Amino acid sequence: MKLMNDGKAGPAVAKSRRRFLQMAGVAAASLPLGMRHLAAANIEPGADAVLLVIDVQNCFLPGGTLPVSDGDQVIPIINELGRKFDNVVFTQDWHTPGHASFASSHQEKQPFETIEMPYGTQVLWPDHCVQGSTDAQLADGLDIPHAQLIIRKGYHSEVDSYSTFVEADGSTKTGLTGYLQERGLSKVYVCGLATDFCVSWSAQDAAAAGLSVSVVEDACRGIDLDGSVAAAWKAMTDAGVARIRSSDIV
Ligand code: VGL
Ligand code: ZN
Repeated sequence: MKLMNDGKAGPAVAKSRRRFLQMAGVAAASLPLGMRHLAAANIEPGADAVLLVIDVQNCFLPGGTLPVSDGDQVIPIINELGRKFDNVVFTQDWHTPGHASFASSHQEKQPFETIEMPYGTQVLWPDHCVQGSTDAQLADGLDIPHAQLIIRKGYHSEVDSYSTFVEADGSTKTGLTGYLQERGLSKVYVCGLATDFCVSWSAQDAAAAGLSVSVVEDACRGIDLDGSVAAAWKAMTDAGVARIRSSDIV
């Protein structure tokens, strides 16, 4: 096989290799990680599929209060993905002022330290995504006018909610499971910010709710505290979540 100078297969080569792999019945997920880009899965989102766009808000973009490195780079990829789905749901981190997940709400605590809460260990964050603020608004660059729902989370002042299904107490529901069920949306494609927190927790909860779940890795970016991105991918994969790329969706 001819390789281009950077060692990656050129588009035509990649395409024929993809066809070969399809004919050979090789699923992208069965390939070693470094080779997955060679085999696209050709997923066509149908009426039962929903693109779940997690927390693409000013606070998580460069210049925001809790910026995720390169967080803005997911926006064009997500816009492109959005055009391939009839059903799109946005989520919005939506904290009360003085929220319990903010370091500033606890004496002598700094952002990124942890604290024990009644529901378990909580990472403490800079003040972010306060209800009604510009910081909490969805990113201006998002261009998916046919999106149908914005689900807000983290609005109970004493409980955080990385997951867009169940709050961190493990029991309080946001209502999203019921919404998806009533609309017959059983295939969830997750993207957005941050891979290791809200994306990961949401994907795992969606899998626990019996939904088919894929995370679009190049449409996500992580915060990465002490290897938390790698740990999140392991937890998601162990929960049965598929790891795909935007090029897998046609
Ligand atoms: C998130 C930390 C705190 C996220 C939200 O969207 O991943 N992370 N609040
Ligand atoms: Zn938050």
